[in-house]
Amino acid sequence: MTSERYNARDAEPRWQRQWDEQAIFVSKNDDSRPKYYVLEMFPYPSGRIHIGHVRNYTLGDVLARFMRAKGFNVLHPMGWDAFGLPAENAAIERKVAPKAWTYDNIAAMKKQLRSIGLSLDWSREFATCDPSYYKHQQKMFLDMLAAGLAEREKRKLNWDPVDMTVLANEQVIDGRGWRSGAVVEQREMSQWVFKITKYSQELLSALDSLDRWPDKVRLMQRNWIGRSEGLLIRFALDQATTPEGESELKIFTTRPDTLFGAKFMAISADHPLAQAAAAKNPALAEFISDIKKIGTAQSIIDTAEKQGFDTGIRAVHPFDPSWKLPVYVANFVLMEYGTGAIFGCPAHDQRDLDFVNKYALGNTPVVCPEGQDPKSFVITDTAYDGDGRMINSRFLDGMTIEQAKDEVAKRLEGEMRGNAPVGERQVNFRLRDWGISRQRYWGCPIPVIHCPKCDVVPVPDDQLPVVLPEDVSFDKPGNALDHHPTWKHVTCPKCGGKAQRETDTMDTFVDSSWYFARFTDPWNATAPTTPGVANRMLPVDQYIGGVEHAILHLLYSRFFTRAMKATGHLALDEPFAGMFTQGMVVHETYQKADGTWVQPAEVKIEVGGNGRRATLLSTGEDVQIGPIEKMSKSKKNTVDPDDIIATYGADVARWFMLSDSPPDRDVIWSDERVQGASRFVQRLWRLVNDAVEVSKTAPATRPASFSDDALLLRKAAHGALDKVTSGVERLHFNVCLAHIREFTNTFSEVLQRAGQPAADLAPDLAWAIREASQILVQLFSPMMPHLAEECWQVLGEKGLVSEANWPQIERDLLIEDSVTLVVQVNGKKRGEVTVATAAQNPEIEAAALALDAVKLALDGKPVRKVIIVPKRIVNVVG
Ligand code: ANZ
Ligand code: ZN
Repeated sequence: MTSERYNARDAEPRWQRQWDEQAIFVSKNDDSRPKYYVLEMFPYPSGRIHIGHVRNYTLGDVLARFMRAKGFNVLHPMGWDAFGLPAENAAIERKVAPKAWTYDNIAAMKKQLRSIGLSLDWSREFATCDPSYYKHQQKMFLDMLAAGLAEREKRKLNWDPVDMTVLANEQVIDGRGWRSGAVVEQREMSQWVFKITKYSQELLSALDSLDRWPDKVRLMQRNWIGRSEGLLIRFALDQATTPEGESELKIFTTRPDTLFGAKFMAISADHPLAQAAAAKNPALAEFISDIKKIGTAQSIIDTAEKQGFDTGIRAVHPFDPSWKLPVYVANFVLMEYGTGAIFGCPAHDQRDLDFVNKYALGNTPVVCPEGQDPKSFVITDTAYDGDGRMINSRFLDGMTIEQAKDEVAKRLEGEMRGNAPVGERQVNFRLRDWGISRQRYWGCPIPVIHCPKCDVVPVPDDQLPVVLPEDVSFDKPGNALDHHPTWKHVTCPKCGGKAQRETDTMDTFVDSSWYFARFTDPWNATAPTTPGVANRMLPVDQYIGGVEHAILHLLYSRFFTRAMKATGHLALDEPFAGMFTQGMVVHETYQKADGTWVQPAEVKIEVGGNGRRATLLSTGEDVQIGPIEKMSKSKKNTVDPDDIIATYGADVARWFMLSDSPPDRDVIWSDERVQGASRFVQRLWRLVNDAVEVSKTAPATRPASFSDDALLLRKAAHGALDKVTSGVERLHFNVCLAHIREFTNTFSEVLQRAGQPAADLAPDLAWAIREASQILVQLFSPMMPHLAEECWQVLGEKGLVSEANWPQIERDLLIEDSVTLVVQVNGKKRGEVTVATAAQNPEIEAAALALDAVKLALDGKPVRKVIIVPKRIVNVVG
């Protein structure tokens, strides 16, 4: 028996070195085995791995190690999402170059990742800020430009009038520039966009095929794409009230059924009609400039108080020439959606109701809920958007909403004004084209040149990559690329005249929209992908990441994959066959009396009669225990993976992360539970060592029969093997761990009963103990790979457990001890019998004939024949 404790600090680095030296996690593209691609969202090199990363990568690692043992050619790569604003902020605050800062962080984090013992193929590593990566991104941008998938478009940007620079959304704090404090304005500028809207319908429809994605993620994507079916209606404008040159107002509505409840029209501040009206109305012009100040973010608009200004213009109701509706400029109508204009039906739309209640325009309900008396149905503060029948709506009265929508559409489609119909059915999407221009230095340069003569000229292929200059200064606010003295001045590739480089760089979401494809052949120096390889290795079979990326990153990647297909770099549509969103790691918060936060490591927790009490370790003063929240630096409720690994080892951290809750739920960090995991590691170590000791005499060949205890152990081992196998495939890791614990308990009991010196142990039991130890070690090897290697060695196995094949399940051992058969008399069910699985036919027959129901049905007649369908039916023929 070993008295030695398992020493993770010694064992873990040793096994990590072995794995490295033997390059066992390097996957070859010409491997003939079936492929399995596991990918966790790659990290931003902020400088340190946080505990959320540990969870994310452990989940992926268990799956990768398991699939490798199952015989797959597993691709499990890692890289760095390395462009972005924090590197520039570091440059400003600490005077370090963004590049140096980024690569230093990568080096530090890589070391940390290695200490977790992940089965990663580091031979494919890259950072998105490597010119050898972004070169291909620039090439794909140009391909997309040629294919009409990238375009220039006028967009509104945050403009800091003091710093004279564009600001990213996160640089606008409470409507002011982060450095100057000036009130930020919205400015229109030409921006590069990717035409994701060309794929709106396809991106929506294909969600149905992603059956290994969480429903909630698919729903979030559906809502983001936001498909609406409705009607485009051209309202005539009352000429006497309308500025010259304007004659109609086009609106988009999803509720044409409510037309007879209309009380007003509203247009966006950016609508041409608003501009035309404001030209002659200074008060309106002022109102427009006021409401534009709040910006265009949907969240701001949704929460801002509804405001409007009557332009004096009147629109004519499409079904009644004598019915005039006032046209307002309103702050809740967006220029970017539909036509930038609406008709308002306050009884059935909350925003419209808030609006009329403020401006005293009244409301008329036109949909009455079933069972409600139309005469008494009134709307005051809450709009009714439910089902019902049409009322107060002339020829629509009595119809359902659907019937009324259809009737209005039919009538207006059939009515011509000028040479176009008044109404037209239309499908609208909320999804906007993807604006990718960023006025930042630390990003992938957009490879075009602006020439005064030739306009936009693509950078020729042989001049790619357009490399970021390193001699940049961050003394001035704004884009350091733009301030660089020479970089942007070039000659035009077309006419040879003086021209300027584009100084905008790409949104970092572009970098992460195709990295998974690059991993399939990161060595290709001439093209983004090697299509033959990429098409074989993709899609990613299991992608794992945080739900915070459920919308944009996944949607952009789905679009980009299609764009790569359109430009010949790939031949598939969907990049991620399976998607898993993991929960967060959360922890209690601790606060001193003065309100400052303290770290868990500084706190002592005592459990007493009055519950849990916390005191500060250093001074003994009371600390208040606050709510459990996502780990964050600001609340100091973080634990440092380095500390945990140094104290307990990576295997303990991994086991804890996997054991405490289902992977898609939040896990509460608990020191006590971590210590529990640590004790379990020692227990497994002792168990395996003891088992080796007592099973020394085990025969090499499998005994013909097994005693009760040997059979019990074998059943526990194969039962656990079966459950863990199917559990890992479904990522039910916490359930797998529970099965391993249960098996461990049975194993310990059997071992205790066996308790005699090895020489006295029956050979069949020794053999079963030996088998059980092998299975046990393999079962926990994906979760605790270092301990598993150490145990594997103790077992005297050759090679690494990380390279061993997954054990074969003996299905016979899974069979329950008894079976239940249906008993029929002349083909009619009369009852059931339960017999031992091993029972022979005469025994089953006797049990069936002994049933009262069978005797009754036979009614004294002799039994002519008994037919037994094994494990299912006994048919008595009388
Ligand atoms: C009249 C109406 C009556 C409406 C009613 C709703 C309820 P979804 O489903 O998101 O497509 N709308 C249209 N364009 C808009 C814009 N640019 N800014 C703000 N609101 C706009 O929403 C479509 C509905 O949103 C449209 O249907 C329109 O209001 C409004 F009882 O028309 B509705
Ligand atoms: Zn030119």
